[in-house]
Amino acid sequence: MSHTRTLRSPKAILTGALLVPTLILALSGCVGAQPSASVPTESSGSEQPAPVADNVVTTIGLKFMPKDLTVKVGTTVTWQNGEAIGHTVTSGAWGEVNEATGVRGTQTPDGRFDHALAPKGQEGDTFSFTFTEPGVYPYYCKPHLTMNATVTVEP
Ligand SMILES: [Cu+2]
Repeated sequence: MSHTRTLRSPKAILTGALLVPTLILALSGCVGAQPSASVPTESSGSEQPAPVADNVVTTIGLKFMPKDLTVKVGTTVTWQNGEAIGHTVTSGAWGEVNEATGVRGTQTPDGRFDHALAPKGQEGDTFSFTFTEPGVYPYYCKPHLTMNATVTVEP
């Protein structure tokens, strides 16, 4: 009977020897399922302009945005300061703008409005004006010669 024992014994060892690698494979497979190389995401990086509400002009980067705003007659336009420096919203013609630099050569205030916009977040960082007559209304920022814009009022 010892003959059969010697036959069974290696079989049992073999079964045990097969079970261990299977467990290791199962465990390593589990580890391998963990996120390894991260896939590059495109959710960040693209810089988009902040959404602009209707009839709102924002001063940002020494510019009025949008530069040319068209509204219907009777519309109240609001300017808001988008940065930490002061600006003005000054009604009047501007001209002789250098195409390369955007710097104006002339400015002629007409007295329709002339508001000092406080830096963003401070009291007075917005200004509103209601346009009651159709026309093209140029305006500018007094200290910054690149800030030249218009409001077009349609009937
Ligand atoms: Cu300015």
